Amino acid sequence: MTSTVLMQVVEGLSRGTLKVVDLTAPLGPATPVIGLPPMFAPSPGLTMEAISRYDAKGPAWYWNTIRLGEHTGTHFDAPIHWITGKDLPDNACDTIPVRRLVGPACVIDVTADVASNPDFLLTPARIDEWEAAHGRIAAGAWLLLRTGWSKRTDAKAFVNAAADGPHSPGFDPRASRMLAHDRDVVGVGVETIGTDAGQAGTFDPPFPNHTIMHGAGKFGLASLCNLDQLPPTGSIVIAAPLKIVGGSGSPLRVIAIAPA
Ligand code: 23J
Ligand code: MN
Repeated sequence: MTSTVLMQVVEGLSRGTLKVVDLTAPLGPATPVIGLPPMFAPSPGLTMEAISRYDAKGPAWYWNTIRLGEHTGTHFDAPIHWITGKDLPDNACDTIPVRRLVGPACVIDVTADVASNPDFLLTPARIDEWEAAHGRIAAGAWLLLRTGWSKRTDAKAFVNAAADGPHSPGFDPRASRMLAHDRDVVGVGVETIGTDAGQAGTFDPPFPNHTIMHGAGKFGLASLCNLDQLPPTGSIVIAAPLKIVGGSGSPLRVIAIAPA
C-alpha cells in the first residue's frame, strides 16, 4: 500500500514547500544548567573525554565518553521526573509510547511581553486571545511558548540569575491547568532552561508547571530554539528522548516539519 500523504510530505520537502526546522540548541561543555537553591543537589553539565582519536588507544577511530545530567540543554521531561507523575503508567523515557512523541505544534508568541518583562507568565486570557485568532488548541498538540529567550546566547544572560534567583518567563499555574486538563496537550515546550519560570520555586505550589503537567502525564521540552521559524499552527514536532531505562528525561534532537 502506498500512502499519498507521506509521499506528499517527501515531495514537499524536496520541492521546498515544506522545511525541516531544528529546534535543538548545540550540546557541549558550555551548555548552561539550571541553578537550584543550594540545599538541593545540582545537575552536572556536560563533560566529554576522548576514548581514542586515531591514536594508540584506537588507531582508526574517534569516540568520546560523555557525562551529563538528564536535564541538560535541549531536553525532554518525562512525567516520572516529578513526584506528581511518579506512579502514572508509561511515565519514563523507555515506556512512553512513540505515538505520543509526534504531534502538531501550537506556537504562542509572547516575545514582545518578555522583552519588557523577563518574569512574564502566560495566562489563560492570553491563550483565549491566541485561540480567537488561530483556533482551539487540539488535544495531543504541543504548546510551544515562543519568548525569544533562545536569542540569549550568552549563558549568563540565558540563566539571568539575580540575588533572589533566576528571572525567566513561564506559565501562570492557571494556564498550565488549562493546557493540561481543558486542552489535553501532549506537553509544553519552552526556550528557557526549564518549563517553569525562573522564579517558580517561590510560587504556590513550587514549580507549578512541572507539578501540573507531569501530574497529568504530560511532557516538557526545554531550551528549544528556532521557534520563530514556525507558524502559529500547521507544523509537526517530533521529539523522541533517548530510551533510557527508567529515565526521567533526556537530551534530544527536536525537529519540526513546517511550511517553507
Ligand atoms: C528540577 C527542579 C526544578 C526544575 C527542574 C528540575 C527543571 O527545570 C527541569 O529541567 O526539569 S525547574
Ligand atoms: Mn527538565
